Amino acid sequence: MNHAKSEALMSAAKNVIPGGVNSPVRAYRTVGGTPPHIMRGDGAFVWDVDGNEYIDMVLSYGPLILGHCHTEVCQSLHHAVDTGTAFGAPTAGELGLANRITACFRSVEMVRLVNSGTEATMSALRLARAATGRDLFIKFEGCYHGHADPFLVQAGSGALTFGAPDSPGVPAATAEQTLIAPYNDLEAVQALFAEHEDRIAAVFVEPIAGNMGMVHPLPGFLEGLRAACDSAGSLLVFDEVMTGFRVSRGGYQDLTDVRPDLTTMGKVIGGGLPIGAYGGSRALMERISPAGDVYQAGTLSGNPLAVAAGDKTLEILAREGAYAKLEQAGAGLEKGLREVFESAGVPVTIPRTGSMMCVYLGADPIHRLGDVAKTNTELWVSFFRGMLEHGVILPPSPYEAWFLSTAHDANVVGRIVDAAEKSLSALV
Ligand code: KE4
Repeated sequence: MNHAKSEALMSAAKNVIPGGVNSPVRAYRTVGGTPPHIMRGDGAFVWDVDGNEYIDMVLSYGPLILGHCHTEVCQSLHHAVDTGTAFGAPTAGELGLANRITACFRSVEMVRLVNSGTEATMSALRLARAATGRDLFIKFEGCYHGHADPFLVQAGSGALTFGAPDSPGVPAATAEQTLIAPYNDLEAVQALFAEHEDRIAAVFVEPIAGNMGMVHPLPGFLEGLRAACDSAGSLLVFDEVMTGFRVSRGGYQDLTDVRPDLTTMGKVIGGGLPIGAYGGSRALMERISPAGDVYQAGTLSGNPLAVAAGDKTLEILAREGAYAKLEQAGAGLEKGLREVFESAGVPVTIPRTGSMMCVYLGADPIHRLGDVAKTNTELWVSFFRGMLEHGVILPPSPYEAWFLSTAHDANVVGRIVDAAEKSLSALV
C-alpha cells in the first residue's frame, strides 16, 4: 500500500502538534510506521488520503457503533447545524438525551452531560470525595479512566502503550491518594480497605477492562467490590465510558446484578461527537452545582451537535434487532478468527462481549495486566501490520479493545477473517 501522502502529512504535523497527533495512541508508536491519515468513512469502511480502503475496527475507539456516516445520524446533525451549534443555554435536546440515558441505566436516576470521558470520571471522583468527605480512591492496574491527574497512576490504554504508568506532571501528593490493586484481585482490595477503610471515597472500576486489551471480571469480583464499598461506606463507580450502550443498552451493569453508586459514560452516547456523562442516584447527583455545592461546569456541555448525534444513535440502538446484529457480527468474527489462528497453529485468546473484543496471542488465561504482559506482543505487532496491508485497520496497540458496528455485516466479517488468514500465513 502507498502511504506517501500520510507520511507527508505526519511529517508536517509533527512540527505543530506534539507527536503529530491529538491523542497519543494514534501515533502508531507501538506498531511502527506512519498512521494512515483518514480522509473519510462510510459504514464499516474508512479511506486514507492515499486512497487506501480499510475495514475499520477502531470506530474512533468505540463511538461509531452504527458505522461511519449513518444516514439518520447525519440527517440529525445537519438539522442541528442548520439551527445553531451552541447556545450556552439549556435546550430540549439535552433533556431528551438525559431521559434516554436514565431510562436505560437502572442505577442512574439523574445525569450530567460533559464533553469527554475524562471530564466524566474527574467529576465523578470530585462528587464521591464530596459525598463521603474522604480523599483516597482505588483504581486497578491497566484500567484507564481518562487523563485527569488522579487517574494517571498505572493507567491503561495509551499510558500503557507508552510504558509511562505514572505520567510526569502528576504531583506526588495527588498520586498518593490513588490506591492501586490488580484487576480481579479482591484480596488486594480488601487489604487496601483494611489499611485505609475510613479514608477511601470510592472504588473506580471498568466493569469490563477495555484498556489493557479486554479483560472480563472474574465471577464474584464486581460483587465483592460492591460488598467492600458497602461495608466501608465508600462509593462504587462503574466507568462505562467504553461499555455503556456498547455491550448492552444498559451497559455492563445491565448484564449483572451489581449496581454502582455512580456511572461514567462517553463514546457511544455522543454518536461520534465529543461527549461524556456521569450519573447516579438523585441524592448523590443533586450535590452537583447549581442544585448542590459540588462545582462542575463546561462551556459546551450538552451541546446541540453531540446531543443530536448521540440521541439519534441511542434511538436507533433501541430498535428491534440492533444488538442482535452486533452480537451476530461479534460471534461471527470470533468464530472465524479462532478457526484461522487454530489452523495456523498460533495459540490465541479472544475475549468478547457483543461487538467489543480483542485478540491476545497466547493461550494462558488473562485476568489482569500482568497476564497481558506475558502475551506475544511482538507477533501481535506483525499481525497488526499484516492486517493493515490486507485492508483492515485495528486499534494500534495490544492494549486496546476492538469494536464492530451494525454496518459490519457477514460479508465484512468474512473479509476480516480472510485478511487474518493472509496475515498469519505470512508470519508462520
Ligand atoms: P476520553 O476523555 O478519551 O473521552 O475518555 C477517557 C476514558 C475513560 N474511561 C474509559 C473506560 C475509556 O476507555 C476512556 C478512553 N478510551 C481510550 C481508548 N482506550 C480513548 C482513546 C484515546 O485515548 O485516544
